[in-house]
Amino acid sequence: MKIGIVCYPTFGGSGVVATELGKALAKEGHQIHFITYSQPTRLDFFNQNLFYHEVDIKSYPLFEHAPYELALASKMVNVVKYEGLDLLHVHYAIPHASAAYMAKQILKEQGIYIPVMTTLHGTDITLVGKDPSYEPVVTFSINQSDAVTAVSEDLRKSTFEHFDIRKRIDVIPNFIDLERFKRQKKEHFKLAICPHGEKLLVHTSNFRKVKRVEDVIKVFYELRKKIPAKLLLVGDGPERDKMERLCRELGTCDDVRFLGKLEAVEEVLSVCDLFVMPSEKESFGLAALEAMACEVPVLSSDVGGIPELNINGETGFTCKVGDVKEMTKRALEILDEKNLPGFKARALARAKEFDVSVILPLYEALYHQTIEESKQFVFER
Ligand code: GMT
Repeated sequence: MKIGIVCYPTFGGSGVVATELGKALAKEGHQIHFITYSQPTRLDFFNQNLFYHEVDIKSYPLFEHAPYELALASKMVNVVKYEGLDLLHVHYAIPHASAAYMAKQILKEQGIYIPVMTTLHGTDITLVGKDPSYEPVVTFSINQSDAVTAVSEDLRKSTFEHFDIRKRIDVIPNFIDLERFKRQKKEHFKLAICPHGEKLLVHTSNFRKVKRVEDVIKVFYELRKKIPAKLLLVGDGPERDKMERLCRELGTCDDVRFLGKLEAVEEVLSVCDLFVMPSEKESFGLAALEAMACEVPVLSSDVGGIPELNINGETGFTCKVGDVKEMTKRALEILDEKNLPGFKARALARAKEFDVSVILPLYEALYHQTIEESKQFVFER
């Protein structure tokens, strides 16, 4: 199949899923065309089936904001037409689904029917999408998609709750490449950070408010009163400065390291004992899956799709949002040497259920079905 993939190319779950999906499909022999405003961060290898089309956003003094959606729709039209795509797969509804709708209408005028699949990732529904400033367009463009997927059962439910959706939504969860994400031997690194055998906690995110990084630091502060421990914070974003200030206030700076954005996050995860994800909203929790694949148990909140991944009491614990006391208690329980090996083994076993080899065929099947169904609309090409 020839598939066009539209996504946010920067660090962030939806872009990572879209890029990894494209790479995996290319390895299977499908021709994949990425359409984005810059080279996707994870599009870092060569394959003869992978193509990249940059959206050219022209500015003009009159525009306070350059009309990205129009430039994207125009690029989609050209790529579909000149590369002969079979399907457009857009990740994150805003503004990709509505840009795809526009491209589809333009192509229809030219006698080309291009089916569109929209994958909902989370904040495009639970945070930004349901805001009145976007809701009508999001509802419309989801309903106009030929196929719609959500990354968890919870996100599927929220979409029906918040929007007037008349389409079927299939759940296709996030996935992981276990060849890349696996525990590596990095003892020297562990020894450098934890020279006295301290337990090592880790959090990775884009440091947005919704991630509640302050709870990670507070849990760590409480936990450190009971056991020797260190904390690694991976990623960067709007909350970073505030979090550094919080560490200074709590006097934890010596035991907390801010590592910034890292490419090889699996190397860091390989030496960690506990992953902390106290998010206020989280449609799936790809970062937690990455940790589990590296045999790291997860202490998380119980919101959104997280409980579909992190099984309470087995692969870690799920606690109420903001309940630092309970989280600290559960962290101590996981880190207890009697319990830790079991949690690690079960985290890995659970991650294996989301291996790319398990999830990729679900996307392929839905592509086939959507392309087949759209043939009734085909005029001439
Ligand atoms: O986590 C983020 O804020 C980034 C966001 C994105 O769209 O880039 O991630 C969302 O999509 C990921 C991939 O499907 C999910 O694993 C994350 O749970 C989801 N984030 C939220 O719902 C907050």
